[in-house]
Amino acid sequence: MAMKFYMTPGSCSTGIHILLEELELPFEAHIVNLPAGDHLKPEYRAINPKSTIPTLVRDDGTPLTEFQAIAWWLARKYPKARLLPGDPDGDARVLETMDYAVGTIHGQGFTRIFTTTNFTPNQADHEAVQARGRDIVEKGFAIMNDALAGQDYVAGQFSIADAALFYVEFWADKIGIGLPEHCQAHYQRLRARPVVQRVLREEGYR
Ligand SMILES: N[C@@H](CCC(=O)N[C@@H](CS)C(=O)NCC(=O)O)C(=O)O
Repeated sequence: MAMKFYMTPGSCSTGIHILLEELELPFEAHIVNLPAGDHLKPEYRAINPKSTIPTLVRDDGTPLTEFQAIAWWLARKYPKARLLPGDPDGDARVLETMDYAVGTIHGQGFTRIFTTTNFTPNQADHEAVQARGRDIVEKGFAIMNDALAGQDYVAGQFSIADAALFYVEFWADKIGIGLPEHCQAHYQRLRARPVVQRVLREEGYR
């Protein structure tokens, strides 16, 4: 049975989509329409009760949720692709960056910008919540910028952390948040990868 990948074009699942295609794995893509509330429907909640995407239903039928867990599992399950450095220092650096991109830049920053009503029901507070989100995102990229100085990828060669960093860089690009020098170079380096270009095309972007 092929794996089933539950995704929404242009969302954080794009990072996992890139990893699946880098690994050249067969999978069925299932589009979850977030604006239409597909993620809240009983059919999807039966697969992922958290109602989040991405979800990867593995070939044994078991679902895996959370970006970092899915990325880690893919890298460990298919080690030949070397999506993790494989030494304690390199692997720790990958986890550190992936957690910061997903947990902080996305989870604390971009969510305040994209899903402001989850933070305050009061329309009058929206601008302040979004400004706080932008501050968190900009601080996050400043930190990533220092970490990327003098290197092409987060930890030597392309890893699961680069896919996580890529999707938040992509969001910054889409909503006009300027990326600092090394993040911009990293973003363009990822965009030049044939797999990334194919994934973006498949998700409806150029
Ligand atoms: N911690 C989760 C967060 C995933 C997440 O927030 N996904 C967003 C789309 S980028 C989502 O599913 N939003 C719908 C919701 O939370 O209701 C992960 O790492 O997978």
